Order: sequence, then structure tokens, then C-alpha cells
Amino acid sequence: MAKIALITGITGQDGSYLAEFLLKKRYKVHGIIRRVALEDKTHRLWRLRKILKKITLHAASLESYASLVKIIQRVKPNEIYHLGAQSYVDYSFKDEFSTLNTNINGTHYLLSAIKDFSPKSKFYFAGSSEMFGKVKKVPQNENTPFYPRSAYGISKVTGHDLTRNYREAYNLYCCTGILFNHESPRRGFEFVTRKISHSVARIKLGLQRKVILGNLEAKRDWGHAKDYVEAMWMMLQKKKPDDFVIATGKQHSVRDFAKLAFSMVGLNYKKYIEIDKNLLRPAEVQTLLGDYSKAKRVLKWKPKILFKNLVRDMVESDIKFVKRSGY
Ligand code: NAP
Ligand code: F7E
Repeated sequence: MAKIALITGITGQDGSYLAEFLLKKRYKVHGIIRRVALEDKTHRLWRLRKILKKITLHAASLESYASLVKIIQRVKPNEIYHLGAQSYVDYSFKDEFSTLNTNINGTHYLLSAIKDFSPKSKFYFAGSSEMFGKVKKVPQNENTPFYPRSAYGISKVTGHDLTRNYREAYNLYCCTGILFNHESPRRGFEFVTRKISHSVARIKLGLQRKVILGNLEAKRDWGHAKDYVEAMWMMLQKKKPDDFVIATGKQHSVRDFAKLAFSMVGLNYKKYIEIDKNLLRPAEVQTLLGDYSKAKRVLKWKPKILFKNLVRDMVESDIKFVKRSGY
């Protein structure tokens, strides 16, 4: 019998790659989307375009426990991947209330619904390296203390605590993947890597003159989203639930990313970047570097796509995208 997966946040970068990955593994894939997405499929479901006919979408709200219970009862999933969240750190400084509400309550409602109506469903929670924030140790692993620096980071620490508590108190199969930054041609345009790759393409094609950025010295451990969704699935295939750091173990600055991305189209980044202090965050996460040795040992997972190839994938894809769309 085919396994059934339910994905929240299926319209996002990771949700769309995960859905494709699970379809290849012959899962029946269901996704929870916001009702408004059904009214504007062209824009809001663009990442799912190629697989829309192969998946089942359900309109529900992460803010409504009752709506989640209904879907879980109807779908009876073997595995639930909870990726839906207000995921933009910068926005969480502008509206910490909606970030905390959606991210914390959404996770809590799902866990509670699983406990009462589907206790055999395995649950994956999308934790984040933002939980480490102002890092206490380098590199960061599963035992590194958390010091979140934004409402987003706080919401993920709470989600992680809830996930562990439901595992320990109610014996549910619940895992947190503590994923470091992962990017792809499907990344949202507001995140720095996509902002850069998209601008590089537009500048090269004569549609834009400059790209305006904030902190160029922030360092991140950047991987490719395709590798990371595989790790999510691997976590739910073990006998016992556990939490894992997923990272590449390599660090680069925003400046490094920009330099490489511009060089791929034969341009010198220094000529095209302007700094706007308004883009600096009230509390910045200056450096993140992951130690994924537990995932390597227990899950046999390791990243396959290296930084250089990630940047190339994004720039090449954006050149095609800009030529096609003119945007
Ligand atoms: P993404 O592209 O921003 O996707 C977020 C998803 O959540 C979208 O499907 C979005 O739906 C949905 N969503 C947002 N607010 C919602 C709300 N109020 N109600 C219902 N759905 C809502 O994020 P991603 O990069 O794929 O990341 C997936 C998950 O991993 C997120 O939880 C993120 O916080 C976490 N994470 C990401 C990274 C990373 O580097 N990418 C690293 C660590 C953790 P709409 O399309 O309707 O907006
Ligand atoms: O910023 C700096 C910015 O917004 C990266 C999310 O997926 O990963 C992501 O969060 C760095 C920061 O991602 C601009 O200050 C400079 O230091 O691309 P970002 P993020 O905040 O690291 C984590 C792991 C998640 O869990 C999140 O969901 O780049 N930066 N100039 C800029 N950032 C943006 N967005 N725009 C700029 O112009």
C-alpha cells in the first residue's frame, strides 16, 4: 500500500521539492494550503505547477485547530511534514505577533490533533539554525544551547520544545530537523540569495543597474533545498524519533555569495552593490555554521550539492526566468 504524506507549507520552496521527492517514492501526497491560494493558482501555486494533477490540496488554516483536525481525519496520513510558517526573519521584526501566532500555534494545533486523532502519524517539524542565533559554540550541533535573536527564532525554539514534549509525554513519533539555510531557484525573492541571483540576471540583461543590500558580512552555512528535503524524509524512516542538524559544514558571507554570483556572468560585484542601512536587522545573526555529523552517522545523509553549484544553479535559472518573464 502506498504511504500517505500530508505537507503543510506545500506551496513554499521546501514543500514543493518535498512533494516531488515523495511522489518519486510513490507516496500519495496531500498538502494544506491557504484558501486564497485557490483563487490565484497562477501566482500562489507556481512552484507546484508541474505536479498539480498528482497531488491533493486541502484548504485549511494553521490558525484553526478544528480545520486541521478535519484534514487529518480525512487524509489519515502516515507522515506529516509541518513546513508551513512565516519564514522571513526580517518580517518577524515588523510583525512579531503574527509570526509567533502562526508558527507556535500552528505547530501546537497539529501536535495536539495528532495526539487525539492520529497518534500513529509520524511528525516532522521544520526547526531552524535561527534557533542558535547569537551562537554559543562553533560549529553548532544538536547539543548547542539556543539563543534566538528574533520572533522567528523564538517561534522555532518553542516549536522544537513542543515537538520534543509531545514525543516524551505522549510517546508520539515527532522529530525536529534543525536545518541551516538552504536555497534554490525556488527561493522566495525577499531572501538574500535569490535577491542577488535575480538582480545579477536583471543587471546582466540590462533591466536593472544596482542591487541594494544590508549586512554583507553575515555568514551562513548555505546548502541546496533538494538535498535538505531528502533529510526530512530520512528522519521519519528511522525506528526511533530524534532531532538532527542538517547543514554543509561550510560557511560563506553574503559578500562571498554576491562576488561569486556576479563573477558567473563576468561582472565585478563591487560595481553593482549599494548598501542601505535600513536593511540592517535590529538584532542580527552574524554567523552560523552547522555540524551535521549525527545526521551523517545515523541517517547516512550528507549534502551532495556544493556552494559553487548552488550559486550557479540559481544564477543560470534566474537568467532563463528573466528572459522568459521579463520580470
Ligand atoms: P517558504 O518558501 O517561505 O514557504 C513557507 C510556506 O508556509 C508556504 O507554503 C506558505 O504559504 C506557508 N505559510 C506561511 N504563512 C502561513 C500561514 N499564516 N498560514 C498557512 N501557511 C503559511 O519557506 P521554506 O524555505 O520552504 O521553508 C519551509 C520551512 O522550513 C519553514 O517552516 C521555514 O521556517 C523552515 N526553515 C527554512 C529554512 C531555509 O533556509 N529555507 C531553514 C530552516 C528552516 P503561502 O504560499 O500561502 O504563503
Ligand atoms: O538573510 C543578510 C541578512 O533573509 C541572510 C530563512 O529561510 O534561513 C533564512 O533566514 C543574511 C542575513 O535569510 C540583505 O541580514 C544582507 O544576515 O536570506 P536571509 P535568514 O535570515 O538567514 C533560516 C535558517 C531560516 O530558518 C529562515 O526561515 O543576509 N542580508 N542584505 C540580507 N537579507 C535579506 N533578506 N535581504 C537583504 O537585502
